[in-house]
Amino acid sequence: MTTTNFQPRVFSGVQPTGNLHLGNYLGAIQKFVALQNDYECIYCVVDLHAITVAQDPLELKRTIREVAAAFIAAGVDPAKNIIFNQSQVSAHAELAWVLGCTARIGWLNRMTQFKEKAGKHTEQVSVGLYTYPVLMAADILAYKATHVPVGEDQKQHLELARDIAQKFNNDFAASIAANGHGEAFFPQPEPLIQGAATRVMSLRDGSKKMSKSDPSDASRINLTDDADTIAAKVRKAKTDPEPLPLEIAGLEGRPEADNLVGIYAALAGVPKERVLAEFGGGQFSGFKNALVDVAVDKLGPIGGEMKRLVTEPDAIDAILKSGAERADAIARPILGAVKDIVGFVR
Ligand code: AQP
Repeated sequence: MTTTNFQPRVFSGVQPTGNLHLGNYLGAIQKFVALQNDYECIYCVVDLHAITVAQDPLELKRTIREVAAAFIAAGVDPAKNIIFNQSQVSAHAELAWVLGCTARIGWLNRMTQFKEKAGKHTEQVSVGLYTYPVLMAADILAYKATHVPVGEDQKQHLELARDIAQKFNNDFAASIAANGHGEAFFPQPEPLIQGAATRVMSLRDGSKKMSKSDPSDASRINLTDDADTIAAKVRKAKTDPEPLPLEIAGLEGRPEADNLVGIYAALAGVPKERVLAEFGGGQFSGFKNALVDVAVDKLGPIGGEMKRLVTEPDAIDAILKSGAERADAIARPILGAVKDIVGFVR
């Protein structure tokens, strides 16, 4: 069973864990904007996910609003699309319980993000961090979403969501049919992982993902960085002593060069080949100046608008509340049908 029998619908989320960065923008938020013309889109500030690691409550409120502001500042229209925060729609947590009883422990044990985030402390981290991918499956399936724009790092979690959907459809096949839902209740959501920068790497270390939680602020370009800060970070970005290659094959084994070329390509909306045709053979200094220009051009207005929007928290809260009501209207009947299929009395 694929997504073909289901109404196309996009769902994606971003955690309000501070320091929204260029990777979040190129891997996810930029695509949210592009998809709104062709799909019904639901974009979620996933605050339940955020508390899988400790958060300061006052700071969490601020970052929830900041992520919503980033969506809007980047160009997501809150009237046309649904923008809300996850904790306002209880279907996410309720469905996560049911799907947690469908998923297998062996499946979760294979999740590399848990291993990376827990490190050596697997006994000390929260249960929520371990079951995070089940909640993510519930986020998507609560809306029967068919397409999920994410960065490369979320690919494994998406595959797990597909496995959970498939197992639920198989386990309850008879009840799904008996309740009038045909052969499959859930779609198999498809990841949308495309473009030149699906995995933006740290500016300080080309082997590490650009990340909100990296202790080095110089490792990432934050969406709220001003032009001077962006310029300083790009000029300090780690490179190697060779000139830029003329062809893509020459980026092999040069992660920092590959990363900067990918970032330029994604920001300018051109293929990496075009970037190398223009800058190949030259030194990094000239290329970095051009990268600063394209980054400031693209991110400057977004950061400026984010800063303006967060000065009006009541307006953001109203958008989140209305989005939550619209999201709930979609998710509630789906959750109700799940309860019937599983055999709960309601
Ligand atoms: N470096 C990245 N390159 C491309 N896409 C990325 N994403 C994250 N980092 C990169 C994508 O951004 C979306 C939202 O991510 P998230 O908020 O759910 O958290 P994350 O994936 O755990 O990202 P971070 O920024 O690295 O946070 P921390 O440091 O808290 O772990 C997702 O679609 C993600 O793929």
